[in-house]
Amino acid sequence: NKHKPCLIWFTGLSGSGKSTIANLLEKELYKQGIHTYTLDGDNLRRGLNKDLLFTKEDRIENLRRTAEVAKLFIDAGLVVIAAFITPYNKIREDIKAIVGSDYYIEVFVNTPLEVCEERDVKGLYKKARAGEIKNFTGISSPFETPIHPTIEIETVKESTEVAVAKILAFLEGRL
Ligand code: GGZ
Repeated sequence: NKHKPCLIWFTGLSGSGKSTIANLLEKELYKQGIHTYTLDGDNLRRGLNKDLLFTKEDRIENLRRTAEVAKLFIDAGLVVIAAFITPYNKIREDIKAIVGSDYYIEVFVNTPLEVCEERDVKGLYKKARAGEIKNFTGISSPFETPIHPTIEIETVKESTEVAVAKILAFLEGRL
């Protein structure tokens, strides 16, 4: 059955392309009649998590709550997509434990820091370099390379379409 619920969790630097890939994935799943919900900084950090900033503790709490929400949506039968930097291996393990390892699919959007900084779509890296944003991931806050991602995407080498095709192929193989 194509509707087996799961959590597809994207991890990667700011500007790595997580949201772009997640959004196209959602569109493709929708075309297949699969009911999804996407969790990201825009809908979580503006609402449920608006009390949280970017210290290590706050990031961990942001991600823990998000994983708990994802678990509820999985219970409701959805394919959940989440796109968060998720900079620490420990919290990635915790997320997997919260939703259950059978449901957890980790997608590492591996775009080098130099490339994210060069693209600087929102001008955040420039501000971080200037010290206008504190604790900025990759500049003044760590990003631990994921150890066991289910799928790795190298946006420098693969298009968004190819990345999405890879994820869809994995999902089909999992049924
Ligand atoms: C990293 C920050 C920061 C700091 C604001 N560090 O590219 P964006 O803008 O749209 O995505 C980034 C988003 C990261 O939030 P997450 O909830 O994904 O982070 S975490 O998983 O670590 O909890 C960026 C913006 O918020 N942003 N300040 N200091 N990104």
